[in-house]
Amino acid sequence: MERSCILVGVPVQAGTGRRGCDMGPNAYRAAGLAEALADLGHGVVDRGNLAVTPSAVPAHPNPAIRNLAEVAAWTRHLADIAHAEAAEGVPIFLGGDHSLSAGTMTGLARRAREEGRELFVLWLDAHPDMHTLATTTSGNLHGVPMAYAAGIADFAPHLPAPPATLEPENVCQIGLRSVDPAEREALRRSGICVHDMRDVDEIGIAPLVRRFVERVVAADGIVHVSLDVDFLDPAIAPGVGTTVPGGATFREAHLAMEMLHDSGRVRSLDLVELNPFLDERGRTATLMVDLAASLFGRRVLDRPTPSF
Ligand code: EXY
Ligand code: MN
Ligand code: MN
Ligand code: MN
Repeated sequence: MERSCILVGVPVQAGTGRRGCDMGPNAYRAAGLAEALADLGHGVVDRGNLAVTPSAVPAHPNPAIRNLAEVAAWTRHLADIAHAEAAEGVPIFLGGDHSLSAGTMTGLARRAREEGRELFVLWLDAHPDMHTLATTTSGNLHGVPMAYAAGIADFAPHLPAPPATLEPENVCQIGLRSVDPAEREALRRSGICVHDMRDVDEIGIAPLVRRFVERVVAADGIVHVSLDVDFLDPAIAPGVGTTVPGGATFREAHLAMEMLHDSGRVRSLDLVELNPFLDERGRTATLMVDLAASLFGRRVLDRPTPSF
């Protein structure tokens, strides 16, 4: 029985310094995400939008940190939701800013551990999001989810203790072009496989994705894809608050999605950082929906056969 796609709206913007990401989940719905997946033969269940009630958490001495209690509440809740939804479905988390991935990735890691499977993460982003609460200078907690989920630092007692963490060796980041000094050092120590846009230019997206998929297959692993809008070049994806010039092209992004689909290993997806307030007539939301459709089997020449 093929797994259904489970849409989970995560209207969080507490991890960014600007408003707008909270409108992301409904923008994906307006852009036809559910219909695009159903047209490919997948079952689709929409859980609606989640909500949390922040409770007080111990303050961190870094005065820059913003909205810690709300991000802590989302992290705790999303770890439970991701763990539950991944039991029988393919959860697709509709952000909302990238801080949501602290919860989704740790909940998915717990589920994978319980099933005896190795979880791999393909992180498509201009940024590594590898800050700790001590190193962030902006205080925007969408810059920390990978450091949290990979367990490279202790975030307790300010964020909840993760139920499980990723193996850094099982994480591959592609698209980097804005890395802070503290993140560069953290990445070097972590063992995470990182590819900046120069690697994409020189080696090409296909060999990079193929190498990642080969590692997943060798370990009989499963894949979580975390797709940040700012992975894409701002010229084709303006609807995001952290644009960085020199991003992935339309075809580089689609090819990565198509190759991941063909692997048959993808079990979950984050779509993050869409800010409809900054978009242009929904074209960024539409592009992200089209990329999700490529990830779930859309082909121009042959009908996809669901492979998970
Ligand atoms: N590294 C910068 C910071 O920590 O503020 C920029 C972070 C942008 C994070 C977006 C989600 O990718
Ligand atoms: Mn990000
Ligand atoms: Mn980013
Ligand atoms: Mn398929």
